[in-house]
Amino acid sequence: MRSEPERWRADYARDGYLVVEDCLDKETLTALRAGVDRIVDDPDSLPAHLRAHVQLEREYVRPDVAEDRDVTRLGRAVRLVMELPVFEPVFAELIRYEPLLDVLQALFGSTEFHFHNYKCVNKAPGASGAFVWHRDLPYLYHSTPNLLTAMLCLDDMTEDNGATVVLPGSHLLADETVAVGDQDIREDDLPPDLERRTVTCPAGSAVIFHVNLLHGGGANTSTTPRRNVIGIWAGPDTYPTGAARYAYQGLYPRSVDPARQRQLRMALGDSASDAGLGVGLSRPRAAAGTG
Ligand SMILES: O=C(O)CCC(=O)C(=O)O
Repeated sequence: MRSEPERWRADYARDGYLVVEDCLDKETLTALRAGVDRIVDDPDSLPAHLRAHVQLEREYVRPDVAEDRDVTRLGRAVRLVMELPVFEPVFAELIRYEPLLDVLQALFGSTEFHFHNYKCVNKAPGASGAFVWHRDLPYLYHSTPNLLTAMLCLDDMTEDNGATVVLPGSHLLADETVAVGDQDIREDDLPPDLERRTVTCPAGSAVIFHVNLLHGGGANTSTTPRRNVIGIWAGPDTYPTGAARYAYQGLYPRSVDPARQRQLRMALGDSASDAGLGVGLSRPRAAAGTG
């Protein structure tokens, strides 16, 4: 991964998103793909406490959308896996994956950002539901809107496989004008003057979004899966106000506060190898040159 903190900040400020290629090294990418496949290949064989975090594509059908009416075509395809870090250590360890932390630190301009949750959006070939335009902020419930979405692409994102589509610049609105209804926006209600851009990028890329950015994703019409691991991160002094809490929420993987550093070590172990994860998942921190 190239360290380009100035480019990262400029893209994020102007467009509301940025793409960082090669954020995931090969070994990490391989380990994450294998971990996701172990979940989605046969969700019904998971123990009940893990199966509860898996949602099938058929649970998302919209009867008003023609291609959603044939539910049988969706089979047992998995759409969403919440709470990834409780499934396997490889996902918990991703909370302190140094290349991603370099980007987050540059964007937050601080070491005191913290983890909210990790989920996986899985688009099985030929079995993905309707496109839903939305912003992420309305369902995050925090004391400030200083949050961002970090999407780690386990597969190439292409036009064919349902790459995320964004409206660059749509994040530039006052936070208080973001409506609860922005979790599902009708096509006719989108700002007419903004370009629609399909975010295509190679597997291993990180796509980082401002939580006010309008975005959505189409169906996967290719013959291979499209898997994204998606993290939400909160900036300094930004706290949850809703009732929900997630596994390992509130870990501060770059904090300079010894109490927070101790919390991280107690939660995840001293290093990736302590957690039995082998090499490659935790590396010496690259110089990000950030403030
Ligand atoms: O996987 C994607 O394309 C984006 C998913 C998404 O928009 C979300 O989870 O908020």
